[in-house]
Amino acid sequence: MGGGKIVAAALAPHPPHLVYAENPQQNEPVSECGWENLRWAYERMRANLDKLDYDVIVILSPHWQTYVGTHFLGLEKFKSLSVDPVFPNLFRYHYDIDVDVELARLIHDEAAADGLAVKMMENPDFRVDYGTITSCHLTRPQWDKPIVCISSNRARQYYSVEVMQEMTAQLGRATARAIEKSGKRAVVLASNSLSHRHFVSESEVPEDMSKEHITSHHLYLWDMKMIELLRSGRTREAHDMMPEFTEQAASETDSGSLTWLLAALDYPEYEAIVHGYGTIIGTGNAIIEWPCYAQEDSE
Ligand code: 2X7
Ligand code: FE2
Repeated sequence: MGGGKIVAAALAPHPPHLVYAENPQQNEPVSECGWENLRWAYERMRANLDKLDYDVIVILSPHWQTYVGTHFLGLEKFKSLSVDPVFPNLFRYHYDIDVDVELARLIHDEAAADGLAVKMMENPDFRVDYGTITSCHLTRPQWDKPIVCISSNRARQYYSVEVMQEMTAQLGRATARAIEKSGKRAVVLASNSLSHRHFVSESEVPEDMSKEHITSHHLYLWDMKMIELLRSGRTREAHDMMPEFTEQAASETDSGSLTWLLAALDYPEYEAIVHGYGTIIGTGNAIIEWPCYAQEDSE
């Protein structure tokens, strides 16, 4: 085979508030509005991705946490109800997900051949995490593309942030090789917030935007530093800064998602499109697209 490629990639954070605020028919709670700056940012990204011809979405989610190796959804269909454990008042989502098991297995095998510990998840009762569902819903609400879903190996917690960096960068390179071998056209998503300090209580009306702001200026400065590196193509610097950023911004980059994505893209030097930045219950979230397709056109 061969000839597969990543046609676009994105930092696509997953706060369930964004799905709640959109009121899709799959989600039970009903909202009045909320977080429009981020929802409109997702809309702009969708408008770009909808113009592309692609086969599959490949995502690494911080909320599927595995301690022994990296796992991959390994059955063709998963259907159930996903309830956010922290925000059950906002997210009770009925999902029906198709998986590209062929590509999942290719990435699994490529990573295994490189010495990483990996496993296919073949339990039909397995509940898909809300991070995967939220990022995929906001990127492609039609749910008409199969996904490859990759767990977050908690190397950060078990070892250190540096070990997490090494392992997820290696996984990113394996992911890119497998996509190339598959012959498929993939959109790749890192599903994480940037600074990740939450408020400890929720306002009475969750979508009351008069209560929404970053938890501290210190975290805002870290978010802006990271966004500027990503936006301007200084992605190797972003990779090098990731351990310090993860610690100082209490960032959800501890999942390895963003490290994985940058490695899969082989550290792009072209400009990324920042569709938007905003806070959700105090956490920092950026929606950033890497338009790999535009690079192809300019080659
Ligand atoms: O999972 C999340 C998150 N990453 C950020 C904000 C709020 C809720 O859930
Ligand atoms: Fe999260």
